[in-house]
Amino acid sequence: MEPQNNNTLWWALGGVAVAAVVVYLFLGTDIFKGRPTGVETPEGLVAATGTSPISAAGIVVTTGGAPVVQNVEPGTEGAPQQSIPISEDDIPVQAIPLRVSAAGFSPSTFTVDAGRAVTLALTVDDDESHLFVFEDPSLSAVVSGVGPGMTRIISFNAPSTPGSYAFRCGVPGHAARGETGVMIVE
Ligand SMILES: [Cu+2]
Repeated sequence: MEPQNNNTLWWALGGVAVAAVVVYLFLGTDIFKGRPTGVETPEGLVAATGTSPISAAGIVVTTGGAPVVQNVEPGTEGAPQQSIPISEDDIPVQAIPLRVSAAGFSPSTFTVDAGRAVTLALTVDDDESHLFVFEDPSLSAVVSGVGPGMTRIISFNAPSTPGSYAFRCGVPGHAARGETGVMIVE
């Protein structure tokens, strides 16, 4: 190759590299992952429509801005709210994807940071309905009910006490056939 052609090649490569950096800086990484992060509201980031917001401090709050209460009846005011059914394409990047079917949860174990907001994306892989619940009474309000082929999001606050927190499917008979798992809080 002529030296002059070499120079042209390097300039072209350099141009492509600069363009890639500009796209990365101005559009962020999400464009590469092709997934949303949610919607900013005055109270914080809502991972998917209907889900409780995550404040700037990284805590899941109510639409009134108070920290969610996690040992109450699911769905009540103050409890973490689950999203409307969403497409799997709309699972936000920060969510932990969890699939459930008669075969169990996949993955059946996931790890989170103590006291920090957690966003779960629960997808049903079969033609049944499933109900994500924790065993620990301190997390009784963290419940996500998902129908056949459906995906829902729920944001909640990980316990501040590290340890293993068991979860299961709350539909009668489902835990007994293996729909169980453990959230590890570090
Ligand atoms: Cu189930």
